[in-house]
Amino acid sequence: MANFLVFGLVFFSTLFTAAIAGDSEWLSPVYTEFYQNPLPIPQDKPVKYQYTNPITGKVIKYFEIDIKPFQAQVYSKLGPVNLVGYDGMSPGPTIRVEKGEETVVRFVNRASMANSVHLHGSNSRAPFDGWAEDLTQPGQYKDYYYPNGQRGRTLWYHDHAIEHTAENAYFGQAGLYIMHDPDEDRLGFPKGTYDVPMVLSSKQYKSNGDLFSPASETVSLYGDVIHMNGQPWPYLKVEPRKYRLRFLNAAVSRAFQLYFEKDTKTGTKLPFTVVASDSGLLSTSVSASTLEISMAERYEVIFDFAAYANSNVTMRNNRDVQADEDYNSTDKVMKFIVGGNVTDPTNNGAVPSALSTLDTPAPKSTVDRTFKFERSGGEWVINGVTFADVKNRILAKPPRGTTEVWQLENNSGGWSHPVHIHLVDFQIISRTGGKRGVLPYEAAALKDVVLLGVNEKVKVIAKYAPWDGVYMFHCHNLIHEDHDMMAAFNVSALQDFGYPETTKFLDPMEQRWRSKTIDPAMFTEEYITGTLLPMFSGLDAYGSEDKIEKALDDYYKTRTTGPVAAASTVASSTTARTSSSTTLSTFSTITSAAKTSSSSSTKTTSKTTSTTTKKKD
Ligand SMILES: *[C@@H]1O[C@H](CO)[C@@H](O)[C@H](O)[C@H]1NC(C)=O
Ligand SMILES: *[C@@H]1O[C@H](CO)[C@@H](O)[C@H](O)[C@H]1NC(C)=O
Ligand SMILES: *[C@@H]1O[C@H](CO)[C@@H](O)[C@H](O)[C@H]1NC(C)=O
Ligand SMILES: *[C@@H]1O[C@H](CO)[C@@H](O)[C@H](O)[C@H]1NC(C)=O
Ligand SMILES: CC(=O)N[C@H]1CO[C@H](CO)[C@@H](O)[C@@H]1O
Ligand SMILES: [Cu+2]
Repeated sequence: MANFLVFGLVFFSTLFTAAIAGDSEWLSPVYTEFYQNPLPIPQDKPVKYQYTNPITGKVIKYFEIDIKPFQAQVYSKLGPVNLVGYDGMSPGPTIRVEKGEETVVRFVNRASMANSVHLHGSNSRAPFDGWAEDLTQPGQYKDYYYPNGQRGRTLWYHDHAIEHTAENAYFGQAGLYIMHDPDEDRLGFPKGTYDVPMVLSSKQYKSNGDLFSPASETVSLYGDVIHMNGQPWPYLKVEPRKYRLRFLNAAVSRAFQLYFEKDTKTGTKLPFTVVASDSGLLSTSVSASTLEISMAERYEVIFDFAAYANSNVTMRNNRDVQADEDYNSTDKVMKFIVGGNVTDPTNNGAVPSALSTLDTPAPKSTVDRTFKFERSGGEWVINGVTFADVKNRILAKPPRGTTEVWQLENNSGGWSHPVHIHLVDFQIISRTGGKRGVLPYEAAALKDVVLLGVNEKVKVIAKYAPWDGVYMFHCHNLIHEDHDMMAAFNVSALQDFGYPETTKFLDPMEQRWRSKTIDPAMFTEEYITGTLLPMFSGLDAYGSEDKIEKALDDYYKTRTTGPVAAASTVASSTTARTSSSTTLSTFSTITSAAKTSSSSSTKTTSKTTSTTTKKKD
């Protein structure tokens, strides 16, 4: 009888993918090597070439990354895992840059599926932002030009290719990009080996030890094997002192609620201090004992192991996080083996409570736009629109430099959606309807992803600046994103706001910046430092972010009301859709370019066509 019940439950949970707390099952082969493998630290990517603009003195660093297949061993007694990663590793190599130094990163596709690369956390110009249809086919490369002009922060580069972002990211295309800001040095945070990248993911394996693919998933891929930096359940030897732990949740569908406990005193959650998030330093440090981190979010924590010398600390994950599925060991993450000696006692001081001044937008009480994230007709949609719905997918047109409040709403108790808005850093104003409000470390941060939990409504405020152009916003559950919970906004250009720009970057599909066929002549030092980098340097693409911001502020100071396009402050989904149809003609340029470029992909083409018939109203 008892057995029958257990069987029934398991059967039920498999069939209906209901989240059952404490689920004992494995989807993957049973993993037995807990805490037996060291935490891998992704190696730093060396700069290949560098160029200094002779007039402005501005530096551009050039990196080159190959996207290529590789193998790894996850289950020591089963076959290898076939992966595809940046430079053949996962996470990819860590790119380290100084604030104020621009970069060009050339991504070369030596794999078998098309890619697009998004540098998450960067306000890149639209053609370099990883627009989903801006594909690089196998045998092609694309040069991504990045500003690095924002505050220091932990960014990450990852795939964003239309309809198969989940596959590409899951099979390995994700890496860290750490921008150092000299302003942070005054805080004396742990450095070097005491500053540890922590890239979370959750995957599922087949009986032969290879990865189970998310390709045919349409709901979620929660995964039952928890990885840190690509290694399931690793250990890290630490010294009894402070560490800076830089968390990124790179999982496809799993949100985490992390906590730490001493192996000899389970049940007691150890304290730590949250100091940074998506846009870098928090305003004030926040003490916590649980860290909620959803997909694509970054949080940096100062963890002091001093009190745990010669003992072990395990990082755990709560069960019942949002509506995510639990499996046998999804409540475990990794182990810290704390030694008895400190080799370097520097940068181990108290964490100040005041950390930084956030560039928070001026408060506003109105809601400018409302977006409903829901499931409809077997697809994931935003205000009824999918990304494939090309005619309607521009859901907002904030005039450049305006501040808007967006209200994000769920439509179900069954799913959560981490919502990522490209280009901007936003402030979370409120969260209502669910179990929690704005978390203390969210309240002290500017973010680019916010978890819209089950039953929640979240309001975010951002200034749509400094650039104009077309950018995406979407759910960062990559299965939802691919199917097809993604839309766009067009930060509209101002005719003249007092800052002359020599080049326009409005269209993410502009032919000039598209991928090119690999040609050895374009890979020589002479070409790159003599032609390519001087060309980028001469664009003034990221010339004077501060001056642009100031010119935009001054522009609006001299106007009592906003420009015409901003006149209606409340745009319901209908208004947004109606207004977007007025830009139809300009739009078709992007559409046709997208279609041409993806003509080799029947999947994309058929989907684009099918949505025209599916279009509502
Ligand atoms: C997890 O799986 C192992 C191996 O099958 C089993 O012994 C253990 O009881 C399971 N743990 C939980 C929490 O169900
Ligand atoms: C800590 O964990 C390691 C590896 O699992 C083990 O060898 C060691 O005995 C543990 N130390 C303590 C103090 O429990
Ligand atoms: C720690 O330091 C003590 C005293 O200097 C030394 O005897 C011991 O070997 C060190 N232990 C380790 C693990 O380095
Ligand atoms: C975006 O807005 C600009 C004006 O700022 C316009 O020229 C362009 O065509 C728009 N793009 C799309 C795709 O609507
Ligand atoms: C704004 C919104 O759509 N809220 C919904 C969130 O989910 C709950 C439970 O399904 C609904 O009742 C709300 O209407
Ligand atoms: Cu979602």
